Amino acid sequence: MGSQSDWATMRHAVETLAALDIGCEARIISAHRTPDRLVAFAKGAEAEGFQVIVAGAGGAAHLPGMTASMTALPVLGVPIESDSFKGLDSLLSIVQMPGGVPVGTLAIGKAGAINAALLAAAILARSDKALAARLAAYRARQTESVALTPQDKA
Ligand code: RP5
Repeated sequence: MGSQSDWATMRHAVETLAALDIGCEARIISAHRTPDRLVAFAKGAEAEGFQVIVAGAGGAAHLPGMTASMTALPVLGVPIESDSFKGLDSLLSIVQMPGGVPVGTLAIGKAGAINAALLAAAILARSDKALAARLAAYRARQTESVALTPQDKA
């Protein structure tokens, strides 16, 4: 993620990965404030053993796109909800990539962070049958948790 301030959103991705027993590492890497860290991470991520990168950033959110420009790994972008434009700036910064350098862009904020983790899980599950079973169980639990009728709040 681009900043400590993104953690409140991106922790939902980490929690979702943990619920699926998928190993992950959370790092703060700013495209603008720590560009050398970004280059070192993006160029070395595959050799380090990463398989999917989830990049959350807000405002002028260049982190996902610049990461994608330097790695062949799948990069999933999470637009952080900004104060100024409610994350629309983040979304447009991440989604509008030039043809040839893809970033899989998720929804703004918490839903995007959760779904980035689930999409990463779906990618990884193609070559990991045990994970595919855990992911199917996660989805089944989610389905079962939805009540048929609404309740008044207590
Ligand atoms: C982006 O700038 C970060 O991803 C963050 O969403 C935004 C604001 O960062 P802070 O000023 O809160 O550190 O690079």
